[in-house]
Formats: sequence, C-alpha cells, structure tokens
Amino acid sequence: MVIRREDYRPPAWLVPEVRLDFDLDAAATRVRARLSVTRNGADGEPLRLDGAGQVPLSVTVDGVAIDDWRLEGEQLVVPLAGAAHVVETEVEIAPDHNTQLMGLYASGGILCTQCEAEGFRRITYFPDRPDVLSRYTVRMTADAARYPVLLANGDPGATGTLDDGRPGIRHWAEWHDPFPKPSYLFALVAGDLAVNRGSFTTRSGRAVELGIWVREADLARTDHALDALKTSMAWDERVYGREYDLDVFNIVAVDDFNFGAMENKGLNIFNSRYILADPDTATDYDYDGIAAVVAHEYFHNWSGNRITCRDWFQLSLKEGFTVYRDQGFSADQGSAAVKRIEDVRTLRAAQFPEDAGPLAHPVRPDAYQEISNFYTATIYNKGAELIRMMATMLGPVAFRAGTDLYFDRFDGTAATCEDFVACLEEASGVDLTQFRRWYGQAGTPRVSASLSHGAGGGRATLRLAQRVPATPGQPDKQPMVLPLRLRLFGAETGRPLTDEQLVLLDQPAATIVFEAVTERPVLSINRGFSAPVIVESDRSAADLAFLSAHDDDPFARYEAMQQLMLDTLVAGAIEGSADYDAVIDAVANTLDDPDLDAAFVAEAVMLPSEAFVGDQLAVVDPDAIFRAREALRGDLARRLEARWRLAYDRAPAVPYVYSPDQKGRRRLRNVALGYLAASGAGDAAALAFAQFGAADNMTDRQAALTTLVNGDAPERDVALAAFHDRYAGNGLVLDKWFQAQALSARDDTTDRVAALATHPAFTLANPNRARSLIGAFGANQRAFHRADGAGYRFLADQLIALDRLNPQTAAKLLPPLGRWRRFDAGRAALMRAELARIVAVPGLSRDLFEQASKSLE
Ligand code: HT7
Ligand code: ZN
Repeated sequence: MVIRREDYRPPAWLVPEVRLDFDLDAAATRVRARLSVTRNGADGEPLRLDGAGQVPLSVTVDGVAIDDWRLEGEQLVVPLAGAAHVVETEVEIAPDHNTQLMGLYASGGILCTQCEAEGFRRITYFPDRPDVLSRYTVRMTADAARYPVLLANGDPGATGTLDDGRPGIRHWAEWHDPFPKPSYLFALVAGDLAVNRGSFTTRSGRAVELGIWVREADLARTDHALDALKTSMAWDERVYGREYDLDVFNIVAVDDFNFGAMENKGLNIFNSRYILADPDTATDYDYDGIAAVVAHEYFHNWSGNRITCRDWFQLSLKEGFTVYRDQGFSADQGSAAVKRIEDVRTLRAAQFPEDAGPLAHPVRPDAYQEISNFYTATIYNKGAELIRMMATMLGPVAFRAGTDLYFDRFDGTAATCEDFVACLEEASGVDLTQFRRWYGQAGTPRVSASLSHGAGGGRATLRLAQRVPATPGQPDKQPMVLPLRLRLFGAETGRPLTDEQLVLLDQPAATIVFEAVTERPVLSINRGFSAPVIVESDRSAADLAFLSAHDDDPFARYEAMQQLMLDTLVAGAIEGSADYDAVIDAVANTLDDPDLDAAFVAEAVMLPSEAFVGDQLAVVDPDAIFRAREALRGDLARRLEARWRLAYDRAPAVPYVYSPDQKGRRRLRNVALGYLAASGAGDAAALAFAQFGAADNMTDRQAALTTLVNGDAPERDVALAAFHDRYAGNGLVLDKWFQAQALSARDDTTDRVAALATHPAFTLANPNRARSLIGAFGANQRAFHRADGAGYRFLADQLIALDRLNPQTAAKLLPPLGRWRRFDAGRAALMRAELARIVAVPGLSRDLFEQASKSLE
C-alpha cells in the first residue's frame, strides 16, 4: 500500500493521557493500556488503534467490556459515540521472539524498546502516528533478580516489591512523563545494568541527574559518552538557547539495535557502538562518532521531542535540522574545516548516489510504502544541507531569531517543514518562496561555471548555469535557489582579487561581471560547500593546483585538490594512463606547507574513493577505476616516498590522548603508512606489523591491520589472527576485523567475505555484524562488482536470509544492487537478475520489497 502526503488528515481521536502497565517477561509480556480519548473529528468516526501481530485479549470502554470491536487488517476499530471515553486493552507479546528489533525486544538479557517509526503498535494498540501527543504514566513489574533496573520516559515515581505467588521476588516501578509526546518516543528498559552517573545544572539552575546504563563489564568505557552529553547540554544552551526540561536524563546501551540511537524522551536508547569507548577498543573515528550521536540524540529533545513531526513526510523537519545542529556541535569541538570536509565526503558517498539512482526522493517525500526505508541520507544529510543554505542566506543573527521563533511558536506541537521555513522567513524578512523547491525536488543540481577574462579591459565575466536532473517520478524540474560563495584570486600574485561574495543563482543561467580585474583570475566557487551541488568548471589542472596551495577557504583548498585528483583518475580510467605531475606537485606542496595542520593535510592528500570516481563516469568500469587509482597511488607513493617517511616518523606522543591535535597527527601518520605500503617499499609490511604490535590504541592498530589486509605479505594472516584472538568475544571490535576484510583491495576478497559469513562470530541477527561484513562488502566497488556476478549473488543470498529476521536492516543493505543502470550491460543484467530473484521470494517483507522493486523499475 502506498501512503501519500496529500492524503494527510488530522486524527479523528486524540489521546491526552495514557497509562501503561507492563508485566514484563522475555517469553510473554502482558501489556494493559488505558487510553483517555477525546474526539477530534466528525461524530460517528470510530476510534482506530494500530496494532501489529497481537490479538486483543480484552477491550473495555469506560470500564465495561465490549464485544462490538473489530479488526480491520491490523487495526483495532472501536465504535464510539460521544466526545470522551476511557478505552482499555490488554495484549500479550513475546519480546524474545522479536528479531526485527522493533517494539519490545530482548538484547543480551536486557528488555528494551524501539518505537520509531511504527514500533509502538507492536507493543500495544494505539493511534501510532506522530501527531497524537499523550502524557504517559508507565508501571513495569518484573523479576527483581533478572531485571533489577526498570527505566522509562520522564521522571521516576514510586517503586515497590510484591508477592504475587510467582517464583522469585518481583518488583515494580512507575515513571511519569509530564511532556506530551507521540508514541514513537515511548521507551522502557528492564535489565541488570550498571550506571555511570553524572550531573548537569542548567542555566536556570535545574539540577539534572545523568545516567549512562550498560552491563557492569562495560562501565569503564562510558566516560567519553558522559562527557559528550554534558558538553552537548551546555552547547545547546549557548548556541540555540535550549535548556533541558526533566530532572533525569538516562541513556541505555544495547548490542542489538537497528540504527545508531534513539531520542526517546528522557531515556535515549543507543546502539552500544555509539557509547562504549576506551583507547584499546575504539578509534578516534569512534570517539568522534560517539560524541556526534550523543549530541544528536540530546539535541532532539528540542528539535524532535518538544516539537515533533506532524506526519512522517516531515521527517527531515527533525532529522535534517538535528543533523545540522550536531554538525555545528562537532565543528566546535575541533577543526571546523576538517569537519566540513568529512561531512561533504559523507554526503557525496551516501546521498549523491541516492539522489542519482532509483531510490531518489525529495527531502520531503510525497509517498512511501514503508517509512523505515526513508531514514535516508537524503532526509538526514541533504536535509541538513538545506538548513545550512538557509542559515547562510539569513546570516547567523537572523537564523538564530528564526529558530527561536520556531521553538517558541511550535513548542508542544507536531509541526511541518513548512512551519520551520515560515519561521525563518518571518524572523529574517528573507523571501524563501523559491527556496522551498529544495524540499520538493529530488536530484543533485549541476552548476556549470565558466570564467573569462578580457586581459586588456580588466573585466572578468563569470557565466553560471544550473540544471536539476530528472529523478523517478519527477521528469521536469524548476530552477533552485543556489547560494554560492565565491571569490577570485590572481593567478600571478596569488592574492585575492575580490572579497568573498554570496551569489544566489535562482535562474537557469546568470552572468556576473567583475570590473578592474588586473591579472588573470582563478575562480574559487562553492566555498565551504555552500550549496550541495555538483560544480562543473573549466578550471585547468594548473588552476586547481594553484587553488590547492593558495585558496584562503580551507574547504575550497581541499576541494581543488580533490578535483585535480578526480580529473586525473577519470582520465586514467578512460584512457588507461594520465599525467600525474600536477597531482604529485600539489600533494608535495601540501605536505611541505608548515602552516597547515596535520588533520587537514591528511584529508587533502587522500585520493577520492573508487566509488566517487565511478560517479563521474557515464559507465562505471570498476576494474579500470581500480587500476587507475592504484597507478596514481603507487606513483604518488614512490615519488614522494621521502616525504611519506617524514610524515610517518612525526609520531604523536604516547600514551594515547583523544584530542584534536593528536587525532590529526595519528591520521596523517596512518595515511602516510598507507602510501608507504603502496610504494612497494620493502619495509612497509614490517613497519605496519610493528605498528600493529606496538600500538597503545585502536586507531593505530586498526590502521596497521587495514594496511596489511590490503596486501599479501605474510604478516597479514598473523595480524588478522592476533587481532581476532585478542578481541574474541567483543563483537564491536570484531566488527572492525570483518569490515577490514570486506573492504580489502585484494583479488580474493569476494571469496573471503563469503567464507567469513560462516565464521562463528558472524551472525545476521545482530545488525552491527551484518553491516560490518555485508554492508562493507557492498561498498567495496571492485569486489562487489566482480564481473562474474559472484558479489551480487552473495549479497542477494544474504539479504534474503536477513529479511526473514530483520527486514529493516536487510532493506538498508540493498542499494548497491540497485545501481545497475550505472554499469555495463553484462553487470547490469546480473544485478537485475538478483533483484528479480529477491522480489520473487514468497513472504518478502514490505521493506525489502519496496527497495528491490523500485530498484528494478
Ligand atoms: N530518530 C531515530 C531514528 C531511529 C530509527 C528509525 C527506524 C528504525 C529504527 C530506528 N532507531 C532510531 C534516530 C535518530 O535519527 O536520531
Ligand atoms: Zn535523529
């Protein structure tokens, strides 16, 4: 069934108050729900409660059992006259049979919930839609030995023990959440958990008790998450004026989780990979990710919880804005330039291909079959870029006035993307009428930029044009508003010739004239990646090399180097060879520049990924791209070997410290190690192996392992075995072991990955494991696209098996198979055959069916 945005209707009944009573048990949990309902629509409309999989054991209205209820599909329909009633239902559910990890489920002996988007209906009958906001009171009763800790949303209430004749001691706890919330924000946790406690005093003086709850054995790895939480709380007060509103804020980490984390009111539930960190088991990248996700979920307390979404088509209202907020937070913790580079790399790796493929959809979609399939890079990352563009157009003061107005006006309600944009418009006076097209039109705009200079007259002319490509269901597009930050530099002197300008390109084409340009200008455009577009410019290799050395915008400097590398790699892939000199000189200059910090240098000297090179080609040839990239990489490595050694030898101090400076130095050192290995230097494997053995932290150990895993030195198998044995039993760390092998550049990767799928530590039941092997393999362009189709067959087999357990996770791993249009006829036919095989599986989930069938169209 297709759900359409245009069909939105307000709910016929509201539920201002809910009381839930859980008799918790992994095998059979009883749920009694008491709903105070009030009519919101026309007389005669029955109450419709969503369910999924259960049967009602009893239904009462105002305390009297009724038998005129009926089931329509999965909905419980209760005929009701009048304006207000109390409706009670009772159901029984089985958390330990819940492999989908939606609703109430068991993870390693802990009972926990995941309700977004439509998981609450798997717990009890309820109008499971985000525009029904209720005050919840929750009582949980459970075996005190198995489940000594009982947590739910809001603030804690009464507790007690009871003797109901059942074996063991049973206890109960009540929680009350004073803030009306939609059902997707409901949460409870019951388990044997230890807590790392902290406290935070808000700017108005409210003392908040913080708790990070994990298994006892993991307690020592929770300090970083707790610190990140406190930092986030202070940041949101300072930057957005947002203060926390309950007396407690709890986070629970579980091992089995479909996503990164969940922002349930006052009780966030996290995938343990975004909580647990110590230097021995977590990389710098993991530390960054933990801080970013802790911040993201915390920020949702305002952008998501206090103001939620009217319907799921508005998902980017909370997700795009919250990603924008967490990006700002992370930028403030270290190098803002490097953070921007990382965010743009993520956007290009995940969102641009989505926007160019069969699953392309607008930031505010018009239709879906399964909402879980719309937690995408478009909703999250492109959604954040939309907010960023508006912030750029408004400037910081007006943008803050707009967000203040939004938080103030819509607090306690379920709002729309339009409400948000209208607040920015009202507070700033900036007309965003045409900008709104960004919410409705899918596809990545392409901007062509051509700069000419009449040497004598001193006039430079910049010709800009935009084109928004057709996407499924949207053949014709209107021009967008593209905020392009640009500046001209003098090719001879290296000096800026103009101030930076913000050009709003809102027509199909525009011409900008610069007077008194006395030397040949070089164009720096889309500085800071001010618009999420693809720029096609006619800048020469020499001009790009010039910008990579002279541009005063660090992102533009990085971008110029990337473009130079990309042009070289594309030429290499198409023609079989290319001139590497410009890239080599530019990289050498960057490595030699004493004013650049190590983190930036590490980003700038890395080659674009094979996938990104593929995105530039009319037909992706994975083998040619691999060869071209290896050739350039090898040449860069050999010709600059002395410099890589120098960079490698500038080792950061031990012991490990997680700080922006140390992180940057480790990154550069490990990039240098990769180049030394690519140079073919006789001692490279020994160097990597020594680093592997001596490292006092996971960043260096994993980098060394990855370097070895890409090669065929004898140290490779020794290191793999040592890593495996050292971390046996630690699933999160073994994920790195699976991932390194799934991403390996070796010829035998496809076969090795197939063998790893039968490894005793691998299981499709855990989403982290599935993503680390199957997900990473799908991202390995060369191995996945092996010409005989073995990679496609393997992925399809895994997805069909995974779909029976966890449809959401299966559907998320499908997109690499849907990119068949981008490949040669032989590969395309093999990919389509696997998609057709998936679609034909009897009993396939709606999740996987939607993704696979759309990919075939
Ligand atoms: N808002 C959360 C989304 C989420 C989710 C969605 C579908 C299935 C499972 C899920 N777990 C969490 C996470 C976030 O964006 O903060
Ligand atoms: Zn979010």
